[in-house]
Amino acid sequence: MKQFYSVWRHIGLYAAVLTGAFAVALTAAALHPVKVSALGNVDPGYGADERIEMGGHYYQVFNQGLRWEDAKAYCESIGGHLVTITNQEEETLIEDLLSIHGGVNYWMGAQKVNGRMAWVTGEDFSFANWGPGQPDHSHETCLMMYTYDNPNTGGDDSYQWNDLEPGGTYGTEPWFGLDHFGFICEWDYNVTTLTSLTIKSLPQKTDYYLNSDARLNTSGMVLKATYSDGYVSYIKSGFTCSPVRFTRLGQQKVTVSYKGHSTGFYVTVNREVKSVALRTKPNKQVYFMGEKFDPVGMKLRVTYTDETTEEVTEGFSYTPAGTLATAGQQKIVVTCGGKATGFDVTVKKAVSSVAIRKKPSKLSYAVGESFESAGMILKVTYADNTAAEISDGYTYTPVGKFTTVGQQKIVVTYSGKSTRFYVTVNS
Ligand SMILES: [Ca+2]
Ligand SMILES: [Ca+2]
Repeated sequence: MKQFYSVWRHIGLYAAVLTGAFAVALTAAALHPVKVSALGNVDPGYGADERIEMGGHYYQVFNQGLRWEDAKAYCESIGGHLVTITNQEEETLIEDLLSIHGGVNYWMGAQKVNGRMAWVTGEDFSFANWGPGQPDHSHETCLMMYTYDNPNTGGDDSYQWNDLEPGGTYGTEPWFGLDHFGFICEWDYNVTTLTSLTIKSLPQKTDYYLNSDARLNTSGMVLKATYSDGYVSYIKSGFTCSPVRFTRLGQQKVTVSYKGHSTGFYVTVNREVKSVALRTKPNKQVYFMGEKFDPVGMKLRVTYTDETTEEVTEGFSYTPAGTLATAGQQKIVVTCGGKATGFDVTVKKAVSSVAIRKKPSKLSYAVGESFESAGMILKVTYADNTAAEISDGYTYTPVGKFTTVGQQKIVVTYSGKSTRFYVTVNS
């Protein structure tokens, strides 16, 4: 039997017991241990490992240093009891379990009553596997099993029994102490009735695109399985899901099944953008340095992989999102559903002042005429102290007909900066 466990330890799969080769090798088929809970469970409670079933009993090793009475109470709180070993098969099973779990000392379910060891279940204490010279002290009232030879006894103690104080110490011997203790719980009935299944953690991915890769990915999902005795197991594998492939758009439920129970969660399946194009340019296409791109008025045509199209005015991002820092033509890249398009806007230098470089050709008007700007040249000074002469792109007031005789002020504005000069209006 120990040899079998050794094999399992190396391949890490108790399920190997179910293979044909193993069944042939097994002589006591009725007693062979069967792994009960699914592989990959998250440890519940005290860092529990898997439950093992043998002959209708269930066993679980807990590598947690509790006093004997606390370990006893814990096993009882989860519907079992500290392990009782009443025959050689059970002894061998526990030895093999402990050889896998690697701790030093483990509590068992017996304690002295009137000076004699008695199982907590009331079972007959006739089978025993005492170490050399044990039991040896009346104040040592609780039963434990060594998994290694105790160097302080000099004997061959591995997997043999010893009586010890409930605190797990013998004087100051370093071999003992609760840091070197675990315990084993046993259940005498079927504890595997699953009563509820819920989602403990959703998969990392719950949004999909409707394309050829729209296959369910359950990475990160953890199920919570609750058993009839309150035992809770966290399941990361061994379940089935439906559907595993998405073929329609929208929110849809994925059903998760495990041991005849099911639960579910929702995913959202989106259309996948195949391409995006500019349908209508934004209202503002000329900027001054330091301004930010303004997408108002922009309309995109989005084409999906199912060849449907849609015109959108939102749901996109663009770069640069910050200030436009370079004068000249600047490319705005608009991204929607991972696809991008782009177009140029004009970025002008910020103007710090404007002055009349040359007045217009016509400076004398009659009432009823309107101002004519022909020939006017402005000197524009930019924030970086460069300057340019421009003859268009400005506005002026007044724009209507002159109605008053005399000197009339003409205000010329370019990029928010203004200058002025006077014309003469005659009757
Ligand atoms: Ca037992
Ligand atoms: Ca002892």
